[in-house]
Amino acid sequence: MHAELSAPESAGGAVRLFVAVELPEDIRNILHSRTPNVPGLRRANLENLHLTLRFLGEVPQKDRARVREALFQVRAACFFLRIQGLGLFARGGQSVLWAGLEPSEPLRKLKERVDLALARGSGIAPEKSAFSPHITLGRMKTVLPTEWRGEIKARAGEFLAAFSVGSFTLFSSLLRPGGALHAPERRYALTIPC
Ligand code: 3AM
Repeated sequence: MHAELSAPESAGGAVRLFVAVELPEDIRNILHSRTPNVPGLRRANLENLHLTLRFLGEVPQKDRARVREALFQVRAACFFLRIQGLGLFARGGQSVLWAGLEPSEPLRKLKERVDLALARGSGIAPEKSAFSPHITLGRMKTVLPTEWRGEIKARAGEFLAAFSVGSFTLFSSLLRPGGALHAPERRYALTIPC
């Protein structure tokens, strides 16, 4: 499956790109419906729920095709992934609520191969920061109120689900006042059978 998909253009001769694993609709529904209604949490849109492998940022239009082509070099087997738990990143006074993933060697390898293909094919250096796989459920412009910390811990057990990963996707992303619009630009099949 190497589907050519529609891709929104962004202003300024650059496009914001990232690489992610898409989630099946039933999994997105489970995650969205179980996301706690924390006051001040801007929940991710149901259709935007994904697992980021690599954020590329603003890529000049002239390099866009090179990025697309580079990702064809990724060879990996499909695999099963388990969602496990609920947690928080707190950065600079802001918070990200996420669903976690059981440690997965195939996922780690896929991320490594995506980075390698991007480095070889488009000269984009691999990330220096460690890969912390997560599915963002929502964001807050403040730290999580203390009274919600126990609730998050207590609800973690509701975040258990498994799905098979048979492809990954290059997304373009438009930042809009109402929230980012992520559009799948190209899908890449994991061609080695599970
Ligand atoms: O939703 P998650 O966390 O999986 O956090 C952003 C999101 O990942 C991340 O890219 C994904 C698609 O928007 N992202 C956005 N800006 C970023 C930045 N400057 C970033 N990751 C690293 N650096």
